[in-house]
Amino acid sequence: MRRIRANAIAILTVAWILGTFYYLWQDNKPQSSPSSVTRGRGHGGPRGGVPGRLEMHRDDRTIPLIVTQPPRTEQSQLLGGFDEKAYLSAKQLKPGEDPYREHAFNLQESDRLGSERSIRDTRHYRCASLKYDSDLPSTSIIITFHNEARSTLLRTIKSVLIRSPYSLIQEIILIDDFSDDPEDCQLLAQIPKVRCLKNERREGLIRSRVKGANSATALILTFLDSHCEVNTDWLQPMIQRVKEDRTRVVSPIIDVISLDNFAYLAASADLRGGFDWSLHFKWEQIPIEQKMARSDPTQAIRTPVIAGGIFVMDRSWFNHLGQYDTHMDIWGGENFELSFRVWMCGGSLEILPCSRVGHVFRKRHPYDFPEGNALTYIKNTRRAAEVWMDEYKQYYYSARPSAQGKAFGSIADRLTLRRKLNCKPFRWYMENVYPELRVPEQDAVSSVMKQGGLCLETRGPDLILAECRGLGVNRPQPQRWELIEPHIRQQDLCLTISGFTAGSKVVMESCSSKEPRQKWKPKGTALQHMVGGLCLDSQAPAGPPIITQCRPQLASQTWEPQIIS
Ligand code: LR7
Ligand code: MN
Repeated sequence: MRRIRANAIAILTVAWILGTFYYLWQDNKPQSSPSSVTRGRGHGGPRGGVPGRLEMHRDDRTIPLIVTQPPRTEQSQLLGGFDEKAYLSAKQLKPGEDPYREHAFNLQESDRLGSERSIRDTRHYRCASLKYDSDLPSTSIIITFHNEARSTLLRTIKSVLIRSPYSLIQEIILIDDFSDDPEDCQLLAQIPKVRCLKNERREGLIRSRVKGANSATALILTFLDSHCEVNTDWLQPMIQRVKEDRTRVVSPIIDVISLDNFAYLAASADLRGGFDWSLHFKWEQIPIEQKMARSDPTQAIRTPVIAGGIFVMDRSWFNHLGQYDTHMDIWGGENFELSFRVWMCGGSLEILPCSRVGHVFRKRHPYDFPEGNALTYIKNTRRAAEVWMDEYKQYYYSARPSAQGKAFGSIADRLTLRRKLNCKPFRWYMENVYPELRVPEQDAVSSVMKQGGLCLETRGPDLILAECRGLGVNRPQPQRWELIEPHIRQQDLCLTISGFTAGSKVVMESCSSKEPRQKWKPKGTALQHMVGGLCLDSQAPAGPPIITQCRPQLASQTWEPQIIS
């Protein structure tokens, strides 16, 4: 009896030690796959066909292949009476037809894949052990489409049904935006939980989504593009965040489905949404300070804007904030309008690394724009800029001069909405949400730095006082300086003190906004260094220029900037 007990204890001890080792090994395991890419192109602006850029990524550790699929019996019930084979085979690529022509992706590959497949779980391995509330609210999934391929559309829907807790899906609302074949949508309504709404004319994705949202019955809205594949446990993290705080608007990390071979590729987990002044969306690295502060890779990432197609939002918050600007047409710009509105009117935007959704990124629009692609994008972004960007809209117009004078309709309703919601100014957004977006430099004042008949000039890194040349026609021109506070510069070189003590020489060095030795401000006719408070002194006629105690009456500290246009 005693021997049996001793043996049992020994076995338990060994098992416990092995278990501990396995656990530690799991936590330190090197990455199981190096394939991580930054998402293809940004979207936004009429597309020039910028090719997708693939980039290897370092620390995006993922768990090995874990495929979430319910048992077969359950799966056949998921589709109810819907005849999947008939649906897909009714539309096949004809022999010799260009597989990219109709959808701007390889239709042949998509059809070949069938309606479902296993994909790699691309999340950080720590995501798998996170727990979510057992009483999460359910959601209405809203998918709008115009002439989507049947195989990609069906895969989007099936991936949702297969990889979400069934009870969290209240319904899947399809909005057929006036596609050529009404059966593309109608037949899918045979799948349990799927509903099909149809537009009587082409509306574009913005009005279509509003239509979907207005007919949704769940308290939470989930928007998806019509060519997605959701990944393991994609939904719970997003619903959890929104349940905790309804003012959060959350997106997954958007993985890349290759438009050529439909491979599912993990996207980098270090990106957020950004833009330039022409309102062109781009993925950008999380600022380094934020990255350093991230101790937990499962944490939400704050983002200045969302890509726009895939996000979860509380329905009452969506309605309270004014849904979308329904005077925007077809495609584009609505993601900026929504993003500015959410941030400026009291909400926030985040990307959740533990939620992953694949999307087929394309290089061109496969559909037509009734008013033309460029005009539509300008109309939509102009509306966003005019309503939300205050005085900063001038930078949008400088970056997109062709937008000036183009029609954009009335924005009175949206301005009333902004007032009613008591939203913050765009300046607040710039200072608190997107300080990394640089404001274009103001036109610099270009001037000669004159002292009596002498001018401050550079000779390599050194400074001298030379006789002012020219200032007349056909004479060699004197050197010009740009005075952009706090810098005094010539091209990339800035006036720099070599030390902070009186008597330190002044030289030219590469400009840097962080360099304290380059900061100056005018003090009467003198130029004072901002850190030590000493003044630029030419020591004329002996030279070289140094900094010394300010004595503004001294001729050697008197500078007369003479502006030349
Ligand atoms: O007239 C139209 N009617 C529609 O219903 C035009 C389009 N659509 C549908 C279309 O079928 C698709 O389901 O709208 C959806 C989006 O159109 P896409 O897939 O042609 O565009 P996209 O993937 O480039 O779109 C991104 O930017 C758009 C700007 O208006 C929208 O916000 C899209 O939802 C958005 N997609 C994503 O954010 C997915 C990730 C891509 C990125 C970055
Ligand atoms: Mn898309």
